[in-house]
Order: sequence, then C-alpha cells, then structure tokens
Amino acid sequence: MTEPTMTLKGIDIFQGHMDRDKQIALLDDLREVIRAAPLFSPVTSGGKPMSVRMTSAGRLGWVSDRAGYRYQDHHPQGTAWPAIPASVLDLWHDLVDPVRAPDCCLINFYGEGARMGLHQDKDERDFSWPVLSLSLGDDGLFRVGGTRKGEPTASVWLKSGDVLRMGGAARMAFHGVDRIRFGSSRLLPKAGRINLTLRVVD
Ligand SMILES: O=C(O)CCC(=O)C(=O)O
Ligand SMILES: [Mn+2]
Repeated sequence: MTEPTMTLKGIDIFQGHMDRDKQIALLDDLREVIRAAPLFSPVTSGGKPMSVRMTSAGRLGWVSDRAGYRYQDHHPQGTAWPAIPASVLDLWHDLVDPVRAPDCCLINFYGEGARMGLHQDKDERDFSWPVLSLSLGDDGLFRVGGTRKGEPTASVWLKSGDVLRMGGAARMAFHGVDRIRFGSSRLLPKAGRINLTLRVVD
C-alpha cells in the first residue's frame, strides 16, 4: 500500500508520485485523447467564461454551458469521449481500487492566468468513492477548506507528478486553484498546467 507523503485537511497527497518518465508517457497518451476530444472553453450557466480549458475521457464527461453543469456521454462536438488511457487507470487502481474503474477523467488545462474558484465536486451521484487528482506541468496553488463554505482553508503548491486523493470526509471539501506559476515546469513545451481528476459518477 502506497502511503501519502502528507495530508492536508484530510486530503492524501502523494508528492512526486509520478516520475518524469511516467509524466511524459501520460502526456503522450493525453495528446491522443485531446486529438479525439479537443479542449473546449466552458462557460458557467450564467454565461461567464471559465479560465480553464477542458475535455474528458471515459464513459462520461463533465461539461458546463448555459444549460448548467452536468455529466454527459458525449463531447460538445457530439462524439463519444475517448477511453481513459491505461497509464491513467493504473494510478487509480494502485491508489483507489484494484477493480472498480472511474467513469470520468476530467482534463483541465490551465494557461497563463487561469484559476479555479473554491467549489465542491458534487455533480456525481455516488460520493462514496474518492476523487483522484493528477498534476502535470506548472506548479498550481491548491486551496482546500472544509465541507461548508467559509470554513478555514489551507494551501499547498502542487507540482508536476503530484497525486492527490480526496476521500472520506474530504471527498466533499471545498477546493480550488488560486493561481499557477506559469512557466515553472519544462514538461509542457509551451508551459501551463494540466490536471486530471478521476471520478466515479454513478
Ligand atoms: O486543478 C486542480 O488541481 C483541481 C481541479 C478541480 O478541482 C476540478 O476539476 O474539479
Ligand atoms: Mn474539483
């Protein structure tokens, strides 16, 4: 059993869990996913553009547009989402469950100035499974609070190769990314940060 290198408000963090070769292999697989399911720029239900670009792999993908937030079985272009790469599933099976696979791998791309406000991951029907989050590329300042809005928060810089597991009470913790250090990593040729979240949806 792999032990976390630290915990932050109940979230298990595995710092440096993916070595450079694993990160490069993952990136190669993600390029194929993004070729089949291009990154798109979501808007909130109020029509406000989100600063991250995103896409998904798996049976279900997460989308947000004027009709609201939801999981659906196809990319906004109409095509089915590509399969979650085995290189990604391996990490899930290692750190979450050897048998059950996640339904969704949400892929967020943070360019210069992109961030993600404090939120809960609560569009899934089943909250009993952890969310596993993989960080690639530039450093991101991750903030986590409690399960209610306004509770004290704590922050950690997530680096390329770090893996985070939000399970138990921390499954419903508010969290977000305040900012990235654009250009801090040389993994992506044009800089930026990629975050993958693996989720059981239903
Ligand atoms: O980018 C991150 O580290 C977090 C992403 C996230 O919270 C989400 O996609 O729901
Ligand atoms: Mn989230």
